[in-house]
Amino acid sequence: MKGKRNKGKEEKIVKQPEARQVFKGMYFYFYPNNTINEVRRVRIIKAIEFGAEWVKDWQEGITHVVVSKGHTYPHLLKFLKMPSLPIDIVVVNDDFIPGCIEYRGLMSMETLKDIHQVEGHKTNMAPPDIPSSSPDTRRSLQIKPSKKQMQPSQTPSVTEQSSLEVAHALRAADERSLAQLPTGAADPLFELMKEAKELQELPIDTEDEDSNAAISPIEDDSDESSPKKGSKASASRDGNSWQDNFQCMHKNTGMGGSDNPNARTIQVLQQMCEYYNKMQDQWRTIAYRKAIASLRKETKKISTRKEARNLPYVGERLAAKIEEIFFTDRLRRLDNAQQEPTDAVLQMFMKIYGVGFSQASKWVNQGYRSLEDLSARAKLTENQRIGIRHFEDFNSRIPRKEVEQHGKIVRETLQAMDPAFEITIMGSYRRGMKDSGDIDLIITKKNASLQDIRSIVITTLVPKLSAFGFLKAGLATMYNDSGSKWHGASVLPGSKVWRRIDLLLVPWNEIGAAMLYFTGNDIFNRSIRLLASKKGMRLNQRGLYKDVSRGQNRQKLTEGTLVESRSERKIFQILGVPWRDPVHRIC
Ligand code: DCT
Ligand code: MG
Repeated sequence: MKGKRNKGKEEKIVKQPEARQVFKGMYFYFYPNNTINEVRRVRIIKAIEFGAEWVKDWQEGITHVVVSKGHTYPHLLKFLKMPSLPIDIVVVNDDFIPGCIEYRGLMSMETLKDIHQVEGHKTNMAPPDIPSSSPDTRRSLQIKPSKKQMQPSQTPSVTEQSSLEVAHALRAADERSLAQLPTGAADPLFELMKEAKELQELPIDTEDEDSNAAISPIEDDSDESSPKKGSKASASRDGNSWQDNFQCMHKNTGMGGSDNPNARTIQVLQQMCEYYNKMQDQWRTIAYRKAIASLRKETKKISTRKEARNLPYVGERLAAKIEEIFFTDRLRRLDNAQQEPTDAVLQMFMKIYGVGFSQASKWVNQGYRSLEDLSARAKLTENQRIGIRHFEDFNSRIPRKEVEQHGKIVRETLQAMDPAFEITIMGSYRRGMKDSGDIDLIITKKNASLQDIRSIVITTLVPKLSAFGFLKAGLATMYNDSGSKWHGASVLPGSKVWRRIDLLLVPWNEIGAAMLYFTGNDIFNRSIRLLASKKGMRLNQRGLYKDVSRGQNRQKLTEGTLVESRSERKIFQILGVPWRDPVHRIC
């Protein structure tokens, strides 16, 4: 039975004692109203355990409609074929369930209902219509007095006590139910809160990120053992300097290689990480990356939950997943994710160039299920049409040789106009990868300003390369004053395959910082930027700055003074990071 879920069997649901049944007397209709999705299944079970009735077919008497993430109120109405819902039905998103169980007694149902609104739906202020046959329940639904209203000497009421107990009971129940459920089926609210707490000190500093929507705004990686405020000189637990904990301090050439005893586990976790990354779930993506980094450093095979739990950044749930991978050679959560049909469609739509989670989920909610569907029926922008038409091209890797040929065409064309121009191929190519997702080209010229470079590129280079038929389309172009990039598509002569190409215009005096940034990889960049920020500095694609003061939550209060921007090596030196070749910046 190992690794298999009892799909056909009825779920055994154990009701909570009556005092804990925060949903008693409530009738929940879920949208979608099935248990195909693992998260929804767990929530339905929890709702029933805590007293709710699950209504399977639409009928009178429903008190709550619980709408799953990614679905909206208009979509619900369309599904029900109703112009609106009766005013007394409470419409909430599915975080309402864990929220009520955890915070009931600390927050009122009304507040919780407002927190858990559904997209496209205005909160209805009427209290839920609790059936009169359950007077006790009605009492338990009354809004609690605020803390201010309570006298300090007052002992908590029975209801409050039981609500707190419920929160504890839920945690325990969650742990217990995890043993029975597929290990990845944990309630995401709790996982998210836990992860958010672990990561709350991370600096979020998106101001200097490339503004391309396709570039994720997640910023910086952190380390458990890095010093908290005011303890910069402290050593990490393994006795190394705290700096050693940053990814950028270690040579890295890839995923740990097949000689790593945990290579298979790393591979499966990496797929999960990629899945969450695609779903734009930044907390889980970071949590997985950190766990993978811990495993990569491990020299012995990790097979049990207990061993995994001892690794830095590996919590209870990730430890269970590591154990599952060891024993089954796979992860059921990944299988489930891959089986959810709308997840697969969503992921496919998110692979269309320039399309993010919000656009993709809109299309899924509007009922589109394939690229053909979109092309035939959806209202699309010109760039979206290009992205769909060249979906295969843009999603295939570009062999290193071909990347070089694209670079050569741009270099020769530009240098024929002005031999002083310098073109360098960046990104994964500079890190020595055998293939790349796109072609990243830095264009610069000795002593030239951004304006100098831009005027040639925009007025002469792009039109010329377009006339040759090499450049096919400008997908994200920036021609304004600070514009420093041209994102588009290019095709080699004689080929039909369109490739994504980025022209990155860099003024001469910023070339070192830009080389560092556009080499990546993204994790290395986050790591080195975090290191700079821990040293009171700031690093971005334009330079390294000192005397940056930061407020609470590490937001930047002053810009700081430029320290270095011309030399990539000097930036490493000033930060105290030993130089590493681009091929060793793969984290
Ligand atoms: N970059 C970053 N953070 C991001 C995205 C990009 O620091 N979120 C930097 C590092 C790499 C560089 O920009 C180029 O970006 P991509 O082309 O997206 O990445 P790549 O490393 O070149 O990988 P690929 O082969 O997929 O293009
Ligand atoms: Mg690239």
